[in-house]
Amino acid sequence: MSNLHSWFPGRISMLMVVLSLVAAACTASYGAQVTEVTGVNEQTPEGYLQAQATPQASPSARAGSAVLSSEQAGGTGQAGQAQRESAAAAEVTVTAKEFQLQPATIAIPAGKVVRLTFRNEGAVEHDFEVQGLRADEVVVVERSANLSAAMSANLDQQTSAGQVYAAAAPGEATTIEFKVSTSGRYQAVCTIPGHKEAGMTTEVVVGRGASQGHDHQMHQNSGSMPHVSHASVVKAGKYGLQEIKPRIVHGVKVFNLTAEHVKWEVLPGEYIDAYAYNGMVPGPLIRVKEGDRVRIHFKNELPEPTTIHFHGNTLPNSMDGVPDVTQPVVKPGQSFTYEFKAEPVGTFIYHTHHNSAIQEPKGLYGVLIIEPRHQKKSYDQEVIQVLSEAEGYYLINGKAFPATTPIKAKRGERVLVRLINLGQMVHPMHMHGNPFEIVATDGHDVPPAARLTKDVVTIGPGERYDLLVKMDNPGKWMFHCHILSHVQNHGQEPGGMITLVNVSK
Ligand SMILES: [Cu+2]
Repeated sequence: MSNLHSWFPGRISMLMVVLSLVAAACTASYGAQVTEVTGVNEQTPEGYLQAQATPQASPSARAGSAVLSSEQAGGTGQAGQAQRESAAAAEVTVTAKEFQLQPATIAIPAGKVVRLTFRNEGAVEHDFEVQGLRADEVVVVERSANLSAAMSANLDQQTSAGQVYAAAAPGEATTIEFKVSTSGRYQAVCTIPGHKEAGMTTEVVVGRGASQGHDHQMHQNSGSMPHVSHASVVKAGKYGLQEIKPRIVHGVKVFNLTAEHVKWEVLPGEYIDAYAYNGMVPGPLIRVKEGDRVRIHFKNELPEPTTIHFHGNTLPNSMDGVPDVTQPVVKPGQSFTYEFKAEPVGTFIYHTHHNSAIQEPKGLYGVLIIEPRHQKKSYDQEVIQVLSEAEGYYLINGKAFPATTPIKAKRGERVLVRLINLGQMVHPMHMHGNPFEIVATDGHDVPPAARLTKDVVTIGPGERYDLLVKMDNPGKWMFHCHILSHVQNHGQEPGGMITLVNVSK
């Protein structure tokens, strides 16, 4: 029986390889398909036998590729070669838990065999899909033993289609080998519904720019704190949104913003791998008066290009910060100067507009407040609450509860809460004890007759609500997100998006 077993699949797979190579050759002879199936190359530097069938190639070519893979990995025929390749392969480890993927940036060399181990240290099943990244082929070298049937089928389907993908049951690992030839930047996620939104995303850099981080990554263990060699450490003692004072040059208010790579402390001893303006998350508060001439000297000290978009205030099109539309991208080491007249009055934001899905959640955002030049203030105290999510943490002003800063007010005080969502999720924010009136939306006043009094306001990405809270009810209250998984740190309540509101008698 065992003889039959070892003989039978081997012969069939060899037959299928031959058939698929014939199929590939046949397909290649039809003009339209030539670019899709580039043929068979047995002489790559590593001797890595590749049938370079893209996902669009004929099903038989794909099947052949998958069978070829299992032979290389599985010890029939080319086991010795597979072992030699493994010895030379670049090793990468990705760790999953609820709800994060580590490290925050994964460097993958191009044109080299990569052995990627996906380790699930969480309590539920997770997977790892590098979105849009196809390899010549993906070999499952070691397979998580207790995958659910659905996840197991998904692993087979995805890898045989050349998708860089792995899945693992809790406490287990899956190892894949693959080789990708083109440089690029990708987002990797856990595809289980809700997990990406909860923070299970990471960045994958292939090729150029990857080699620098690669050596470091090979020596890195999979601890919860990502170590980034060139990022400075910013302690919890330092808060985001610090107001920066301008230099006045010929009547123009001049601010300096520098984007840099830091480790930002969100809870005592817990860091995210952040991109930050002036070393803080959120970036500095820029506060100006209506009609001011504002100039912002921006310097990019990130390892990648970026731009700044000022969001909501009126400005000339050339200052809108959209790369290749209104300006060239600002490359690492380069600078760009933004200038506009501050108008209208209101709560505005600024943020990256390049590789935004990666850069903005890393912390490239800040707040711009344009105040009236004369009008008397209708509140006693102003508080800014910037919501965001990063690496599974739910943050207010760059910190997770209990590291968030409490609001302190005297009984009867009118507090203006500038609520700002710079995350990628919707958050229904609830105020205990004292209801609020929505006095402005997205930087525009709400006419008094149209103002709603509420205790929950749901705010989407990019939105701003100015809430006027009359603190008539003394006590220790909470202002928090009402999606209750957002008031947790690592699945433990309380945490995340909570600010204490302390109203004295
Ligand atoms: Cu929320």
